[in-house]
Amino acid sequence: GRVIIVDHPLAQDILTTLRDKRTGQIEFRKGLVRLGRLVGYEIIKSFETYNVEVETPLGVKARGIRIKDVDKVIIVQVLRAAMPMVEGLLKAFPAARIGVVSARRVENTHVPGSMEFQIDVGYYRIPEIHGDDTLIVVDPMLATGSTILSTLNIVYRHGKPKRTITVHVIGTRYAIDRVLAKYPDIDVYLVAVDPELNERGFIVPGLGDAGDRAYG
Ligand code: HSX
Repeated sequence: GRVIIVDHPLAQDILTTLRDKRTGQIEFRKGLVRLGRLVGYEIIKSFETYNVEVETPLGVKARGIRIKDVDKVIIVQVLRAAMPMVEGLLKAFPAARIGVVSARRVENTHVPGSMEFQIDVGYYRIPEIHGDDTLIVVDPMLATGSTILSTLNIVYRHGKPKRTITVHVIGTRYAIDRVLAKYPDIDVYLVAVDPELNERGFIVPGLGDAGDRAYG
């Protein structure tokens, strides 16, 4: 797998707005949507293309390209923080089938300083995954990696895709290594990798709790 940092200046500008504690709910949510769109366009760069020819209204042939398997995409969102990002990703993958997983970190069993959380998965609904599908799993924060690993464990019961991509706004090196140790072929897309996890498992400097900031 590869680790791709989306370093487009516009993505980094939006990230700065998301980090800023003065950014309110509406702007925060909008920022996540816009980042989802940018990351989606970045992901498409990694899709194969093939050559085609079309005829223009001038009756002349023009060479062009098509993106292979762009309609064979499943997007799984971890509720609830991933919802705005997925709205943005759908601009790049309008034909995607959508799955949801409701997962939360069980804070009260967490030993301060521990790099693992127990994950409580409630409702989930995942479309059937086929061998030629690209699976994109979205969770804005990748802190210890516990949530994404539990999510992938459930998602893979619905079939094995051709390729798996995870999408995050901010991750930690620790979690990226943990995910890749378990699933070496996954491609991880992030807008930033932050240096620290605090005692409570929050990314530092981070942006706070993405779900709370987007939805109150
Ligand atoms: C936060 O913790 C985020 O929204 C994620 O769902 C989760 C990530 O933390 P971790 O499981 O990677 O530590 O609630």
